[in-house]
Amino acid sequence: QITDAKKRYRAGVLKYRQMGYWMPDYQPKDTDILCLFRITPQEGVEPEEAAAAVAGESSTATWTVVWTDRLTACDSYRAKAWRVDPVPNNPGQYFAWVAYDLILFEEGSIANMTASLIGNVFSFKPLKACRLEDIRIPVAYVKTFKGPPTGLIVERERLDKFGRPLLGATTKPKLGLSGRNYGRVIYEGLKGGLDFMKDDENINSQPFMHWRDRFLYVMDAVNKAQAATGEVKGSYLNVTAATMEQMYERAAFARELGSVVLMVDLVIGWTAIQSMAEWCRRHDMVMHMHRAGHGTYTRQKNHGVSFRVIAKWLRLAGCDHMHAGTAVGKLEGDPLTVQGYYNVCRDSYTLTDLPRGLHFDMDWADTKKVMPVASGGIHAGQMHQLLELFGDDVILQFGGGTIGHPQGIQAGAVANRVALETMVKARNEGRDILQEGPDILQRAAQWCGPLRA
Ligand code: CAP
Ligand code: MG
Repeated sequence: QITDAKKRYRAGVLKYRQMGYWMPDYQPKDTDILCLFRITPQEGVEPEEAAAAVAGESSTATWTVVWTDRLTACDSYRAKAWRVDPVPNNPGQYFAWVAYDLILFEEGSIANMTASLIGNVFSFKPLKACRLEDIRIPVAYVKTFKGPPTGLIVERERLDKFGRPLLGATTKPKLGLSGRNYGRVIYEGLKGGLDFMKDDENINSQPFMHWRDRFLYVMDAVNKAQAATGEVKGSYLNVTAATMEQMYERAAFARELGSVVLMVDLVIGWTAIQSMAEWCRRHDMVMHMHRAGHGTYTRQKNHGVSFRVIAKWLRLAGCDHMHAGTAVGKLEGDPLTVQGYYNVCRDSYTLTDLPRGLHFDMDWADTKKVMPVASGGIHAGQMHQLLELFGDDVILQFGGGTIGHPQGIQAGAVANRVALETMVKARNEGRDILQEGPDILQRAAQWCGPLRA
């Protein structure tokens, strides 16, 4: 049957355009979900037809007309591809614009929205490749999500820390430390001047350190560091586990020990993310999202889903911190594109900004703001660049850049805190930190041994 459908498709018998999914005159409604796909049609498939096929397969259609179509109000249920433009400098690729009526989606469910929008189309035969570049979620639908449990404003109030980026570090090595040694790293980092420490994405409950040990030693270290410094501190306890029951159990224990923050990995999936966000909302905890796994579908420029779309879904699903890239450091990322992700985290109204990859205006209504996290191979020597790129509302996380310090972990934390406060001061005095940054750091280093090292 499939072979038959393919033959009919190639022979031009079956056309999504004729099924009503291509509507060049369509005027999108304020309440529609709008998607921008980058499509690469197969040879011989016209771009309008490929766009119609995307609209069809991501809404109501299958490969043939079915009798039961007539039993629905199919005009409003059909998604509409209304525009196709060649992608400049990328022969064979087209931007396809598709509108979806709100009736197609369940309130407050990312799982439901994604099952339609990215459900089948990415392996669809009329296309060689397909990428969801951007999405406009209408305010009517935005309001059906609860968003971040805490939000960056309340988080700053709880921490009592304002006017500068927050500092963090991921405990390294990623795997293998015992609970007791793990706790020492946490204490040294926090005592040295970091605001947060963090579990790595792949630390759960392995034989070398079971989760309860990790939580006990980490919270002991957090409490001691708070007492020693007089500052509110935290360490993101990764509760990622095999089942929801285990995640709830770990989250409850973290709370019982007085942790202010929990962490989950993106790989747990949308439903689990929304459930954990609800848990954090109920218990006044900050939810840290590590985007582990995203590169498998966000990195290729012609196929997959852009991280800006994932970031929009994550803000609605409800996370307070979101790894959003650095543009400098060990992981791939273009500065303008990464700034676009930061806008998605922090703007009340995301404006169209093509250089930053934002193709739509989007009204976030009163959805709380997410604290973006810059992490991955960064260090104190890049402080001026990081501050210039991202401003104050960001967590700068130096894992190797703290724990790899030649004089030890605490010295690494001191170097980062001194570099940060020096650079913020210079910026507030109106100096051009991008130009003068290295010089400013050199001068501060004269008075700070750890920074000099
Ligand atoms: C950073 C990190 C994070 C990455 C993830 C790591 O360590 O813990 O997982 O930042 O990337 O294991 O690489 P370092 P992103 O600070 O030692 O590099 O934040 O882009 O999602
Ligand atoms: Mg990591």
